[in-house]
Amino acid sequence: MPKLRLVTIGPSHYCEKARWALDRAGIGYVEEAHVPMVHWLFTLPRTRTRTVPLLLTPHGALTDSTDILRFVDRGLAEPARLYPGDDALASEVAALEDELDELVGTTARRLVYCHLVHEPALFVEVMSQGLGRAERALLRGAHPIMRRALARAFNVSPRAAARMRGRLDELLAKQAARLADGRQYLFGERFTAADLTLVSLLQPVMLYGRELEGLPASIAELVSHFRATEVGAWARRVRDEQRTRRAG
Ligand SMILES: N[C@@H](CCC(=O)N[C@@H](CS)C(=O)NCC(=O)O)C(=O)O
Repeated sequence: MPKLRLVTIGPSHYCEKARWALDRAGIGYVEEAHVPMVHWLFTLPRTRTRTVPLLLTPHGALTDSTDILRFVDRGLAEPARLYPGDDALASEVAALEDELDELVGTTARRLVYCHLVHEPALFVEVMSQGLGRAERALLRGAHPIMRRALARAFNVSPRAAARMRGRLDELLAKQAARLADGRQYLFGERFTAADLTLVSLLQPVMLYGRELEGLPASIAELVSHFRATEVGAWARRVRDEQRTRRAG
């Protein structure tokens, strides 16, 4: 029986970052997925924090995806580590990871909410990921209220959508410049926490593995735009190659 519990919002890209790191290291865990806002019932009483991923370990709780990656890395040996043994390189990896968390993660999320709150069927489908029966039923009944609350929380509007899209294009152009010399990963030939972070945080605008056919037009257009960028193509390749690979 695994001792770790990963509290998530199923489709959250920060949660995917943590999940990928745990899977890659072959660490067993049980995932508890919740719908946004209901998840507070499962985080606040345990840790007085609001965000997921939250990893509950026998030695305490980790309340940030970066802390979860660091925890996972402690059990790995070189060269499988996400943070290289070389201190200078590890600091650069960590700095880029933080920058991606703060900029790419928040921008991609707000951009997608600008579209998703207007698409009830897709909203319910996406948010159902990993839910138990009770929350699935709650989501089916309460999604109009949830969509309204999320629209307010993320201040969604066509203007915000356009601004976030432009901002994400700029952020990705910066990473494309880094990859322009033909390197395999952001720091050369080695897969690091920065790669895992960027690929995970693009999930909302990439919808990896999903056919565009059948998606609402505005979302299909958004996803095909980002899939067509240099970083989008890179992210799909890296995910295909690395997402199921075990470290070490
Ligand atoms: N820096 C945090 C960010 C996590 C985060 O923003 N999670 C979102 C889900 S995508 C969340 O839980 N939001 C709920 C809230 O802020 O109440 C991390 O990397 O773990």
